[in-house]
Amino acid sequence: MAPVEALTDHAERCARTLADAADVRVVTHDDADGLTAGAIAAEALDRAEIPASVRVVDGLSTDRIESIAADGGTVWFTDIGSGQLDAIAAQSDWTPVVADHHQIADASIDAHCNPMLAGLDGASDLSGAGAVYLVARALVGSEARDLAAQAVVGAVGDRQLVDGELVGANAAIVDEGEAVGVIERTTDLDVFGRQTRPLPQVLASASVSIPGVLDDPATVTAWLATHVDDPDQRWADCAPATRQTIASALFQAAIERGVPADRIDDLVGTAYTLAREPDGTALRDAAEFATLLNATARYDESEVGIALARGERGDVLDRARELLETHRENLSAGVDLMLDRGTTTETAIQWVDLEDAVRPTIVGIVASLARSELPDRPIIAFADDDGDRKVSARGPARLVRAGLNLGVAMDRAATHVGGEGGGHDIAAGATIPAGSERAFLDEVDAIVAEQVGGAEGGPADTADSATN
Ligand SMILES: [Mn+2]
Repeated sequence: MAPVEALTDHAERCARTLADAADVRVVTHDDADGLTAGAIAAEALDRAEIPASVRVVDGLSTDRIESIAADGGTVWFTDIGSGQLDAIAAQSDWTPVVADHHQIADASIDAHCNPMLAGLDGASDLSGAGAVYLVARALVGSEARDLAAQAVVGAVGDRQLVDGELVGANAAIVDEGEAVGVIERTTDLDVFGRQTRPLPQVLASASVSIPGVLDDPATVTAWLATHVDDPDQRWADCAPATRQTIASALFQAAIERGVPADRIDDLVGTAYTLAREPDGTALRDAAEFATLLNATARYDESEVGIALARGERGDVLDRARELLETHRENLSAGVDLMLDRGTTTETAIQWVDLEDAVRPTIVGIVASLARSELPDRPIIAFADDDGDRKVSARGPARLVRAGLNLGVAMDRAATHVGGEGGGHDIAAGATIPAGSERAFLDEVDAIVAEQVGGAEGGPADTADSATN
């Protein structure tokens, strides 16, 4: 519990400020962590009998902060705000409260709860929803404990897991959720879709590649048929003995096929189950719940996500499922389109322009999904984004081992053409002005060529077809 106690003072100061308010406007971020953060805030204020409203935003520009502050009163920023603390602190005649986990701008306000204020890591020790949960607990006491379930969904949705499990203050919140019976944690295969998806898709989601076994749903199906009677059942429906059979066979196959021991460990993770939700629904698995919430935000229906995270069901749940179904269809159509158009090959990269055929909010996932079909060079995909161009870059792991760093390449090349970019070595993105694509591509190509140049496993100079 120590990591949580380190933030007690901050959480209590936020709670006291909120308790003094006549009403509170909650402003939250539009992803799974932000939606659960906003839902926890709204529930806690409701239980404290403080009238509240919730607004979901994709970001906080200084203009937006000014206009929010101009309406006065108490505003609770959740999963957002720490990065804009300078602009928030600069406003007067209102009362801001911030519960967030992002990097803190060089400023301070009285009511601010952020893991980094206590020396904790905002990427792995506590999510935005977790920071809000701590304030909620300070506001309404043990009455807030069932909201630990939403905090866990937020942390999992924010990809805070370390080696497949939640750690630090996140783990302390899991303990509280277990104590009141809303969360169960079990050691399981580290896969996605345990509650709702058929086995082949579930196993194919493992981050470990076992050649000839875990390549794609088709090879998984063929492999499964030799081990279980019904390869199409859902993981959640499998008898414990069947799960055990599958897990043992997977480990065996991994060892036989020479998968390194540390990668074999990555087959195992922790499942976070929302114990009070119905069996076989996305609501029961923290990662699937988070995916459902993300789908509502990606299609501009965040209010559906907030309601779902607050416990509404019925029409709200139906709509969220529809949006997720649409999302899956859009992803598969996006991948088909990308493969259909084919990529244009440069020296070290390949690229494709999806124009307005793919939403800027999903082009990165489409590029990730298409990557296994286009393995020879990093993929750069463009999509229209409100007058600008959204860029997503995804690279093969073997090139990352050879020196590829797409985060650096996106940052430098975007800056070069007056845009902004960044991210990770294997997955990165940028937004650049329309018309600057050619200059941007030349720059990315030169940077990537230098990163991987000469290294074994660099791009082959003959492979120029993307569609086969
Ligand atoms: Mn977050």
